Formats: sequence, structure tokens, C-alpha cells
Amino acid sequence: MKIYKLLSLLFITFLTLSSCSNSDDDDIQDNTTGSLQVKFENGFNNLSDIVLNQTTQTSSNGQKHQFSTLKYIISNISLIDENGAEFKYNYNNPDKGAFIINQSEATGGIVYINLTEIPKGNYKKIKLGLGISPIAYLIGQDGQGLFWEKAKQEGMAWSWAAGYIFTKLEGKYGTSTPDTEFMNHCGNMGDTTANGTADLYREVVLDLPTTARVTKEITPSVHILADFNQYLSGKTTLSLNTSNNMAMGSSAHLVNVSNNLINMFKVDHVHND
Ligand SMILES: [Cu+2]
Repeated sequence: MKIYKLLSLLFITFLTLSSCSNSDDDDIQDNTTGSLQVKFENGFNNLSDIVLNQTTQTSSNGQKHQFSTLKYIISNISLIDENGAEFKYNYNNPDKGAFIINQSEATGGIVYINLTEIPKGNYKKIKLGLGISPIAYLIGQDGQGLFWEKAKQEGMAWSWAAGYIFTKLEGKYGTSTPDTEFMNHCGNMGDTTANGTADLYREVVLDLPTTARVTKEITPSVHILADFNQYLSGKTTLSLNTSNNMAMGSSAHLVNVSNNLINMFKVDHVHND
């Protein structure tokens, strides 16, 4: 009888232990990470997708304009879940967390970026940085060698002392037809605090119209429309002229451009499949 009791005790212990380890397995599965895709669709909201050298818009000041180059850097992406918790994706780490959106690489009007190792969760908002934050820049060139090389190859960098080009817009403008060249390259002039220059890095928080449900099985896709009407017809209406049509750096005109462009993003919809 004693032996029987001992055996049953052992058996119960075994059951308890194994059920514990089962629930541990479940916890591990709950904590698995997934992926998330972000789609950038660059357009003029009344004209649909931008085709380089082709799509011509008229600004609110009446200037015809079109783009031959349209590129910008996105970094410091974060996702905010239903409880308000923020997951920062390779924050201030350009090698892993910065991306160049280049309209000449758009397929079907869309430029894709893929984020991996996202904690499983129900995300309600996405935060984006336009450009490279001063904090990331001040980490120095060695701390972002891969992205710095990539930015140089893509024409999104000046010398290290000057830094990155955050947004690069080139094309033609004019009154009746777009016939005059322009270049507006926005970016910080090195260490903005030390140099006493404007900081053009901007961030924006966008609501997701549908919750993005990241799981091991589901990779949601956040479809962003970037409305380039904001460039000349945004919060501050701008006209291109001989004083600003070849602007590079962080002049007052380019501060206005940066303030306009950060308002161009909107999440149109989310795919959960
Ligand atoms: Cu979509």
C-alpha cells in the first residue's frame, strides 16, 4: 500500500511537471515574433501615383511641376499597440532601422520595406522619422557604416561632415509648362547644435484605420499614401524661383519644405493576411 501511494504521488508530480512544461511551451509560442511590411505609395492625392518625368501637378500658387528624382529616408519606425506600449524598431540604428524610399524603384507605384522580429501584438499606430535623427548622426560614421555607404551610393549623402540628404526632390517647374530645372535637397548640416543650424529631422504618428495583427503566421502590411501636394501646397504654400530652385542643406526654404513634407503621410489601409 505504501508503495502504491508513493507511485501515485510520483505520478501526480510527473503530471504536474509535464503540465507546467506544456504551459511554458505555450508562453514561448505567444512570445514569438513576426514581420510587418510597410508600403509607401507616392502620389498627388488628386492625380494618383507619381510617374517620374511625367505626372505634372499644378501647385496652389499655380506652378506646374513634375519630379525626375523623388527619394527620402525613413528611420526610427515604431509601432504603438492597443495598450499604448511602443515598440521601437532599431531606434537610432541606421544600419538596421533606416530605409531609402526611391520612387524609381517603385513597383506598381509602391516601394516596400520589410520589418522583421516584431513582437506579436495588435498595433494601432505607426510612428515614422523623416531623415536621420541628430542622435543617430552623432553616433558617428563607424556606428552606421552600412547605411552611410548605401546612402552615398544612392546619392542621399553629402560628406560625413555635412551628413545625410533626408529628402531629395528634383525635376522641372514653370508657369505654363514645367521647363525650368529645380533641385531641393533637405538635410542637416552636420551637428546642428554645434553649427547652430536648423534641424530638419521630423517625426509623425499615424493612426492605423484597422489594427495590424502581427503574429508568427500573419504579416500585416501597412499601406501608406504620401501626398506630394504637401511639398508646394502644404501648410506653407511655396513657389519655386531663382532663389530656392537649387537649394541644398537646411535653408529657410528647406525648413518649410520639411515641415510640409512631414504632413504628407497617411495610412490608407492595413492588410492582415
Ligand atoms: Cu494596400
